[in-house]
Amino acid sequence: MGTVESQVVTASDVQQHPGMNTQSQLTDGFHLVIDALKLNGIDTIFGLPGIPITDLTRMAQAAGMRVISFRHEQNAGNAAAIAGFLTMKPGICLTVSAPGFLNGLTALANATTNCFPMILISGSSEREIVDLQQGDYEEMDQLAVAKPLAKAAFRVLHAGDIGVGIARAIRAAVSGRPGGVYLDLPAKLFAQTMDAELGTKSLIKVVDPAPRQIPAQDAVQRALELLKSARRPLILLGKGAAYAQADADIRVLIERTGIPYLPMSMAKGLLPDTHEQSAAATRSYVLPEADVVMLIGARLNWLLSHGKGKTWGGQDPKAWGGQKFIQVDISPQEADSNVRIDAPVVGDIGSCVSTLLAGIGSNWAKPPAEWLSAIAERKNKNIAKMAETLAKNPVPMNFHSALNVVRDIIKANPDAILVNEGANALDFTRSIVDMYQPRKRLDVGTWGVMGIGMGFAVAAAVVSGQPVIAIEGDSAFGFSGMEVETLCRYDLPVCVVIFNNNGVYRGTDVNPTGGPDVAPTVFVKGARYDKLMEAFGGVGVHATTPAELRKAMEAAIRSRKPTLINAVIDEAAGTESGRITSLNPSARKK
Ligand code: FYN
Ligand code: ADP
Repeated sequence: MGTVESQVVTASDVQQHPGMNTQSQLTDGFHLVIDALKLNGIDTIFGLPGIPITDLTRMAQAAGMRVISFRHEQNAGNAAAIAGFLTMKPGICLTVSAPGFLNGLTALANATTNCFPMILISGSSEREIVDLQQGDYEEMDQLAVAKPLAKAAFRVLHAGDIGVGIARAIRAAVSGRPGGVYLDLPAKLFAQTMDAELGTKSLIKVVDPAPRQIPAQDAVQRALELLKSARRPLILLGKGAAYAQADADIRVLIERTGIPYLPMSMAKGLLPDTHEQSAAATRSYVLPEADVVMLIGARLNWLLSHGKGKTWGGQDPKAWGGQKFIQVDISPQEADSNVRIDAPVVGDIGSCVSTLLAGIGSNWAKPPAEWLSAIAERKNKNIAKMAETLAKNPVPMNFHSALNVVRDIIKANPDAILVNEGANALDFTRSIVDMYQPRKRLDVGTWGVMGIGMGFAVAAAVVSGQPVIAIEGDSAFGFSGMEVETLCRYDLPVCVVIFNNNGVYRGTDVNPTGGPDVAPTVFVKGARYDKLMEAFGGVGVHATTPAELRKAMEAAIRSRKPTLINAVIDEAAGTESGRITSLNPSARKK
């Protein structure tokens, strides 16, 4: 328990008395926040210091927490969110008031959308001035702003309530469907003092923050009967399945039933992508052909064409394809969000999968051989075609020849975490680079958001200690690029590879007016992103061939030094919006 002797806690107090764990009488808001987090096993804060939370960052560090400071709050927020995904504990993002809070809020909303547990803690200005709108420094009713974008939002006004506030935030973030929680801590709270013993007693160590949710037996039975009736069954694994850390049981479920499976992007590696039951290489065949589909921690949102339309064999864009769906999900409200779910199984994935396994027993009949061989035939053909493309060595380098290198590096280093964002850089990496272990692929997620790159990379390295490889489109990198300084400051084993094709999607667009401005999608040609890394003492490499790229990536993995490789790609390579071109509204033809 941190305690203070005087009512005013300053940075020098902390520097002179690290830990401040003396015979003192009083504690204050600063220490109660830190003690409450530590009591709940939270040992890392991602944030950006400033009024009114600078001392909180200093004291947290003095109290033995890891405080990772960023250059922009959005990146700190993304770091917290992905730390939550990787650890099943809420990641903490700490920001200053109004603008800092708003910068962090995008990441909080993204976390909520992706079902990642995180807590955004922001300092805020004087309540009595803010509420009368009298024009305070960084005046904003942050709680009201955060509410619609968070799973839950709380404000603490009294030091004695800090324990409850933190406990509620933790429970809200990780229980049920995980999400982003906002915790508003006004400046005055931090300096409030109270009796140290009462302070200690006011803290709550949250018991069983994410309680198991056991599925109902009849729901499991219904699901098993439907699965048994299938002629062409398919299992779809989403990032909820990756999050749940039920890896061994999920693998047994797939292998014991013999059902082909399709991993969503961040579920890749839950089973090795080279697994013989993976149908990833023949996605457009299995979706419309399957008759019963079991979704495990995946939603029928846009990434799955809402479970209907042509992707699923429907006659027109809105038509149901005729599939029956089983949906395993912790949220009771998810079923029927897009099409009818014939067998919802509501519960946590660990409990659901183990209950399903008990019902499956040891002599489950494998799916009909025609279904398996039809998939195998198409899959092998596509893999062979891909191998042919990957073997080419065009000049200049293109996405395929560069990703062939990344594919080998991940194969040789399956522990490494792959962060991936961009349009073409995202789509090609997803289908070319096989993953071998769960939760090793972190990407743009449910929103397809740009800007997660460096925040995810920092957190992945910090929480896992494993090497991180960030494959970035040159446009995507720009959203968080300044954090290369953060990579260097904390000496993190992150290798950033920028696929540089001089622009958004590609670098070949021209200004139709012939005016001096370049086209909106075009960047400075021949930019040397590697120099950015060198500016902060990291390793910068300019690579124009697969051989140079391979050498630089191998060196980065070996040395664990922060490295940025400017991988120059044919500027004509890439298509508008990658695989989701169809989402661009088409202009009326003249
Ligand atoms: C996949 N494929 C393969 C392999 N893996 N072929 C050979 N070998 C291997 N290992 C094939 C697969 O069968 C598909 O071909 C194709 O490669 C692409 O596979 P993918 O990526 O699984 O499928 P698809 O259709 O792109 O998936 C749809 C999607 C996905 C919406 C889920 O595109 C996606 O996650 N998009 C996110 C986009 C995004 O967020 N962008 C950021 C914003 S960009 P076919 O079977 O022939 O179809 C802003 O502009
Ligand atoms: P993807 O984008 O990979 O398809 P989604 O983010 O759409 O995945 O879906 C994840 C789903 O997983 C959400 O509906 C969420 O409620 C669910 N989920 C998350 N964690 C768990 C868990 N521990 N147990 C059960 N379901 C979970």
